[in-house]
Amino acid sequence: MLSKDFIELEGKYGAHNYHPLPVVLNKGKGAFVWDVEGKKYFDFLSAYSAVNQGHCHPKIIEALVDQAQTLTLTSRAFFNDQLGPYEKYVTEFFGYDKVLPMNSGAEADETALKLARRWGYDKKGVAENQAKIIVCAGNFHGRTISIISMSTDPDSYKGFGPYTPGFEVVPYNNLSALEKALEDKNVVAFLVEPIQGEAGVFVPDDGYLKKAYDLCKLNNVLFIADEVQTGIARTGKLLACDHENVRPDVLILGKALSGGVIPISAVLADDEIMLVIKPGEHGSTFGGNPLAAKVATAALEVVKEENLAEKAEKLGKIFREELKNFNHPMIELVRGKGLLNAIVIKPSNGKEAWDVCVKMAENGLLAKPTHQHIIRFAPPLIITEKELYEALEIIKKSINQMLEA
Ligand code: IF1
Repeated sequence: MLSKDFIELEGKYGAHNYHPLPVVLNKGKGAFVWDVEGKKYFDFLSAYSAVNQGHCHPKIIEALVDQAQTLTLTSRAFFNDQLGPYEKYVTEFFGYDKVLPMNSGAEADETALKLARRWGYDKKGVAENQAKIIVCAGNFHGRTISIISMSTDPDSYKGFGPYTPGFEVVPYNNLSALEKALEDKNVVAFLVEPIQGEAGVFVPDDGYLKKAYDLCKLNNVLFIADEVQTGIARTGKLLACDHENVRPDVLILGKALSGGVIPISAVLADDEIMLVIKPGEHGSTFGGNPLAAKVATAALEVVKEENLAEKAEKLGKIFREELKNFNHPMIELVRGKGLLNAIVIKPSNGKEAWDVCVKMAENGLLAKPTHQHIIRFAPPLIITEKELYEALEIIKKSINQMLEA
């Protein structure tokens, strides 16, 4: 079968909830993926920063295969011999008392919302059902009904009402708006992405996260960081919050927590917050399964052993420098941190971001626009410096070709 055959199958039998680039992949290794015709590509999306450790990392796959042949799922009706050791490892890795293991990033965000509300009622003394959570315009925290109820993107929320109440939106990167919103004594939490990925890799002003955190502490409000996309070394530090030495009260992880092998997410917090949820009040069938525990441990060991944060920091600087010095009229802006970067494309010669991505695919590099004029670049963090320069040549060549007849 050829690519077009697989595309037809998905069109006929699959929901049409995506508009993928016309590329059909059947193999991944390190920073590369291959399509069914055998063409090799640099993967500069990394499944939206889930494959930070590289496709099919041998250490993670070995952990997966070993555990898959032993015990995959017990449910939490019983204990198992993998979860406790993982919980110890991951809480020490990030410096928190406890972890609540879930599966998808959205489930972890929903868990954090429930934690914050319950903490508000039991610890802050907010009246029942009056809890408010502040979120930022341009946020992306997942696709569930409560999460899209916080969204300001019509593509996320339109036609899915009625919406969950209890959210207040403030502009991102705006401390005075946040300060004003925090005056409401029913506010229990501020949920924020340290860098807004989906919105177009918006990096807030230096000091924004720290000042936002301080304002939250001043008002006895939980600072919740959604590091599903920015965490696990992606921005050049273990967590994007580390750039400002901010320790979130509640930390949300997902995606690369498993190295892109299986869905694994987590919420971390200290006892004073985490223990407001009592037995039987929250959970999930697969949350904390032994397979996930083994895989996540291996995925985090790779982050440390291969110094992925330092690599992302170093290579990210090269990436942004090279594209800024390229000085091309179609590139309006280059921004990002570590290996989470984006360029804003100025439509020219009838071509826009989508056309650049199609051309880059032809030239052997996969990336996808987020919104109409922004292309996000997020390669696996294990990419070598030599490979990065090769990839930059493809990006530059593709953009130059946009201006050819
Ligand atoms: C899709 C976007 C990125 C996330 C943050 C929570 C979640 C995500 C900061 C939910 C998920 C994914 C979802 C995926 C594409 C991708 C995405 F374009 F949708 F917005 F990365 F920017 N917090 N982001 O980025 O995690 O439930 O997906 O495991 O929906 O197509 P999830």
